[in-house]
Amino acid sequence: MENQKSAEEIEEEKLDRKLNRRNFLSFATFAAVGAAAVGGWKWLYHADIEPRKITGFTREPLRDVLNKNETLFRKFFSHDHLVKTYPKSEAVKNVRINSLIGLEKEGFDADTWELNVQKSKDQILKLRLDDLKKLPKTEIVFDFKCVEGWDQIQHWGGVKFADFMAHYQLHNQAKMEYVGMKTPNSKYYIGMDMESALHPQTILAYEMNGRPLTIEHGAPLRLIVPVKYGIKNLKRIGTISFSNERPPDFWARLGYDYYSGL
Ligand SMILES: Nc1nc2c(c(=O)[nH]1)N[C@H]1C(S)=C(S)[C@@H](COP(=O)(O)O)O[C@H]1N2
Ligand SMILES: [Mo]
Repeated sequence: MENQKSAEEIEEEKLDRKLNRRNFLSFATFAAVGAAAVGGWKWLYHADIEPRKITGFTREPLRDVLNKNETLFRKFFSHDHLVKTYPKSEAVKNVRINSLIGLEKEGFDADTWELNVQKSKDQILKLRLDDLKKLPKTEIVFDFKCVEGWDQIQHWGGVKFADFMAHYQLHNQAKMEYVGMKTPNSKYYIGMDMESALHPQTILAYEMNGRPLTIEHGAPLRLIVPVKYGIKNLKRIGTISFSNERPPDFWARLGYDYYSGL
């Protein structure tokens, strides 16, 4: 009678076995998923690095995903979808200075600066800041985001890129796929899709907090494109060009996402 298990004990043992089996299965699944993840990681880690061309320097499978994401995001991009804006009182007074590539002092004179608009291979429109100031001024207060992980509510003023294109009758240029911009010394440069350039919140900015831009923030003229990360917001624009191919882009060449949309 002593060694006889009670019905209750038998039930308990059954349950124990069931639980052990379940634990084993979930452990096995966990291990398999883990192995797959490690395998996937190793595969990615050993995948070829793309050559440094327009984009560069990242694992090719990763770049494929970034490029496919771009195609998808561009399909759903809408000029009716606006970035959130804030009252001016919420804008920071001390605007962060992040990086200064292409803003070297040598060879740059703000007084003789001109904006070069490359209309075609052999047609350049040259503009002064006063020309742009004659166009309607647009101001925006929004949350500026840098890929390095910081953001700030900032207040910028200037001319809408779309207004600038319309005023100078750059209709054919606006039909092209991409806009390229670079600093006068060509050391920093960006490319972006035309939809983002023509977005109603994209501006060629000449003011910050209601005052002319400082040198560090891109005087005399910089790009403010709220639908993109900070990297695309080129400071000190020297040249604007148009193309159906992706223009060179400083950070895309070094491994970053070409699209860099938000
Ligand atoms: N010419 C130029 N423009 C530039 C950069 C740069 O190094 N050189 N850095 C970009 C990056 S990464 C960011 S986050 C913003 C920062 O702008 P800010 O210095 O005015 O904050 O400018 C962008 N535009
Ligand atoms: Mo940035």
